Amino acid sequence: MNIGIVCYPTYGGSGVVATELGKALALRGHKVHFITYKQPARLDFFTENTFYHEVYVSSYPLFDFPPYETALTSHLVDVVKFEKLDVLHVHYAIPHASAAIMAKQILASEGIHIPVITTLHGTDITLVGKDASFEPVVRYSINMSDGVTSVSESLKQDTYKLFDIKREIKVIPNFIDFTRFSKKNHEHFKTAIAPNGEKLIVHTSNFRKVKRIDDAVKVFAEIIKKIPSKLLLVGDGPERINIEKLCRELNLIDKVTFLGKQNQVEEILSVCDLFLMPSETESFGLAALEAMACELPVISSNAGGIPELNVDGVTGYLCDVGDVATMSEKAIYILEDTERLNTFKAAAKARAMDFDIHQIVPVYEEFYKKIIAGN
Ligand code: GMT
Repeated sequence: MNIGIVCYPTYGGSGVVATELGKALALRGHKVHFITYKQPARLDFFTENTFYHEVYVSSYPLFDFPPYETALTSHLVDVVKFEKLDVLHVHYAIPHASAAIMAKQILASEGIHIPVITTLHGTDITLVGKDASFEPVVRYSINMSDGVTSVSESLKQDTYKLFDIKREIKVIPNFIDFTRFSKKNHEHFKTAIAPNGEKLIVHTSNFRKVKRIDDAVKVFAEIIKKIPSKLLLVGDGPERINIEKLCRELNLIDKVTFLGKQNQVEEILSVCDLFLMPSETESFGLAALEAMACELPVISSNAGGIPELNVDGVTGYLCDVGDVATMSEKAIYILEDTERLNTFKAAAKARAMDFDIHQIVPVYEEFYKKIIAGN
């Protein structure tokens, strides 16, 4: 198939899923065209089957707000027409789904049919999309898509709850590539960070408020009362300054390391013992899946789609959002006994294997075929 993928070119979430999906499809012999404003962070190798089309937006002085959606739409029309795409797969509703629907209508006026598949990732529905300033456009774009997928059952239900959706939504969960995400031997790194055999606790995110990183820090403050350990914070974003302040206030600065944005997050996960995801909401929790693939148990909130991934009492624990006391108690319970910790680690990896890329990508492939066939 000749597939167009529209996504954010970012490090986390939807951008990663879209790019990894495209790369996997290219390896399976499809031609994959990425259409976005910057080279996707994970598009770090090229095959004869991957193509990248950069969208430029005019900076004419009249524009206080550069019209990216219009530029993207025009680019989609061009790529569909001249690369002869069979399907457009857009990740994240805003503004990708609406741009694709507009492109579809322009192409239809020229006698060209292009099926559009929209994948919902989370904040496009639960945080941003439901806002009155976006809702009618998001609703229309979802209803006009030829196929709609969501990354968890929870997100599917949220979408039906928050929008008047007439379409069937197919759940296709996120996936993990074990050739990249698996425990690697980096003992030298571990010894450098934890010279006295401290346990390593880790959190990775885009440092937005929704991640509740302050809860992760407070949980860590409880853990170190019982278990010598260190906290690694990977990623960057608007909350970082507040989290640094909190660490200073709690006197944790020599026990917490801010590693910033990292390309090889799997190397860090490989040396850690426990992952924290106390998010307010999370449609799936890809960062937790990456950690589990590297054999880390997860202490998480029970929000959104996380319970579809993290199995309470088996791969970690699910706690109410903001319940720092229970999160701390469960984290200590896992860490205080080496045999127990190893059992949780093995279970986390086993659960991650249910989301192996080799199982999930064929599901997308079949869905493309069905939608292209008009079913
Ligand atoms: O988590 C973020 O803030 C990034 C966001 C995105 O859209 O890029 O992630 C969402 O999509 C990911 C991939 O499907 C999911 O694993 C995340 O759970 C989801 N984030 C939220 O729902 C907050």
